[in-house]
Amino acid sequence: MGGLATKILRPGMVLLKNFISLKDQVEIVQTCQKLGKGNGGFYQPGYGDGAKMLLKMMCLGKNWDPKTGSYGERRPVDGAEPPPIPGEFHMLVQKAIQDTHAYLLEEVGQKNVESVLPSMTPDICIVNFYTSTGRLGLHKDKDESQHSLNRGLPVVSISIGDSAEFLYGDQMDKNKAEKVELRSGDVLIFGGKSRHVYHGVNSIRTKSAPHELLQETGLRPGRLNLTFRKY
Ligand code: AKG
Repeated sequence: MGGLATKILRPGMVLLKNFISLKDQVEIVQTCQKLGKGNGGFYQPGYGDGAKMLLKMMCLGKNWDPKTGSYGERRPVDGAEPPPIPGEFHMLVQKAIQDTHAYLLEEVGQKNVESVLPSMTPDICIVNFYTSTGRLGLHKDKDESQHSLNRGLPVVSISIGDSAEFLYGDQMDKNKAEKVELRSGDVLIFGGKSRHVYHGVNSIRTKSAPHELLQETGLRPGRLNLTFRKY
């Protein structure tokens, strides 16, 4: 399992290991299962060239359309309006950023934490579900507003279920990318100087999810990832 730990991967990119308790992970899965079955729930999106993404997706708060790379209030595929972001999710994101600020201030001696990692109140959460063969190629998150991107407002990413081999780097080249394992309960934040980092999911480690999580939720084999952003 491993304990709580904070790792700075690069300026503005911080990994909070084991940040989310098992109880909260169970609640997040149950909330996503419920929302995922309703209007605006999980679907398999495609890119503009017609290729299907190797994951299932649902958006909360706003819609992000992978076909056009644009944000909207409804999703073009079926006109559904995304469900709102639940209050508990907002609280988790806020705590992750606050705890990171406290770490930067107290452990790193960084006086101006807002310049390293600006605060962010999300208005969209993209929920991805990867099965064991799921992947996501290296890309930058660049479809948010110029205001959000220019200010380096962070992306906050929560991992639940099976672990992922996550890649990140300055180029869109897998061979030059750094690797980090994201486990169930980890939170990754990238903002400030790292807001434009290339990142992606290389593979999913099968059977690596916590047993209790699977028992309590009946989560299918795979990985749930929630990324919060401000459009
Ligand atoms: C994205 O939503 O842009 C991601 O890169 C998701 C990354 C992940 O699943 O950890």
